[in-house]
Amino acid sequence: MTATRTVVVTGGLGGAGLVPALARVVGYDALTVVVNVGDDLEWFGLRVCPDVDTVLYALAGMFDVERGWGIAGDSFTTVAALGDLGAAPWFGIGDRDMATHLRRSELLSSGLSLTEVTRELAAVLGAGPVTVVPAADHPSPTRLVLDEGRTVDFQDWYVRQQGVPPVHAVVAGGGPAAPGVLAALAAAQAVVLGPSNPVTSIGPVLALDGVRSAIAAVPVRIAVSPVVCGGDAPSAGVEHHSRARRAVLAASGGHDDPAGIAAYYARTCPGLVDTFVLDHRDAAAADAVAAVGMQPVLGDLLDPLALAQTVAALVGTAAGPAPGGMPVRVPSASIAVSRPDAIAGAPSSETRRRSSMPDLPAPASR
Ligand code: FO1
Repeated sequence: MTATRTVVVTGGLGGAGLVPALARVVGYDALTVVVNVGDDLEWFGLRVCPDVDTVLYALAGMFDVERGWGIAGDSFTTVAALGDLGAAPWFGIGDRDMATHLRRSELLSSGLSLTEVTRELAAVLGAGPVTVVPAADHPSPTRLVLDEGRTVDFQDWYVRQQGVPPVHAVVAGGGPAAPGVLAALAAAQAVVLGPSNPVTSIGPVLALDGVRSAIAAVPVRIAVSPVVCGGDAPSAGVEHHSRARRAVLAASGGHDDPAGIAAYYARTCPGLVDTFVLDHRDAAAADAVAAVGMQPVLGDLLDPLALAQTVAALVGTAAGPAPGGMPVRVPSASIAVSRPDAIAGAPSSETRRRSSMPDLPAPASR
């Protein structure tokens, strides 16, 4: 088995696009994925890990790319029945998805750690041999302080309140990182942040004890822009993500465009990122990226396989950035693709544009 050399730090949807494609390009056993747990919630007594599950389902070819979460073809009988019982659930757990949360909760109750439970779920779902590690074993919820003064959990704001109430501040949960996180980073040749929300997907991982210093010691440190400004207008589902990202970036003193996100990383974790991948449609932002001390690299962020090839080339060219701060366009055709038959379910660019909200009961007011 190849030693793990690349670590991807990610949230849900961004990871669902990049991770399966990157695994296909760099090799399934050469990749460890560290997944945000700041979005986790307790749902009718069950532990739900939306970002971890999104990555597992994407790797297993089960991910619902149309909806943007959960399992393709899932039904929502139980959640509807809960509504009939007067429970008014606002988080749309599908019936098969629910089995994952039941099994996770049972295994956690038996004394296993979230890392061990995730390994077990990855094996039975068929997500391996990519190693998927939750960022923390203990609950580390991201909390949002709203302008109105209340503090709420991430999913309460993002789903129940549709990301509408203005956000004053984002507070990451913090605490110890899962042991596998620091071990994977210590062995890594390269680490890739994103393409995910830098505040609510990457930030909560960076806030865990020891993670920043472990990343700083990795030879190649890449961040991928989660936003493409130069393309078509996004669909309603993607716009939901974008609106939320704009809100939490604004609350954190950042801007939701590639230069703004590079500047956000440069300000909040100086020197941590040495290379910033942005979409070729946003090439005009490359100078601004270079101005905050990162090597800008152009890629196609709406095509997961092309993006994976760009990232893989950077991982393979560990000698350092090109001289002169000039944007680099990596020739994707030069990258070998391994196991091209073994991947399914990675969100396509079309899907990322079209991911839509489910047909759920109306959000309940508390
Ligand atoms: N997002 C929604 O906007 N509405 C939902 O009802 C919803 C349910 C859900 C269930 C399981 C799961 O794994 C994810 C789910 N998501 C839902 C997505 C999730 O809220 C966010 O996309 C991520 O937490 C952000 O990374």
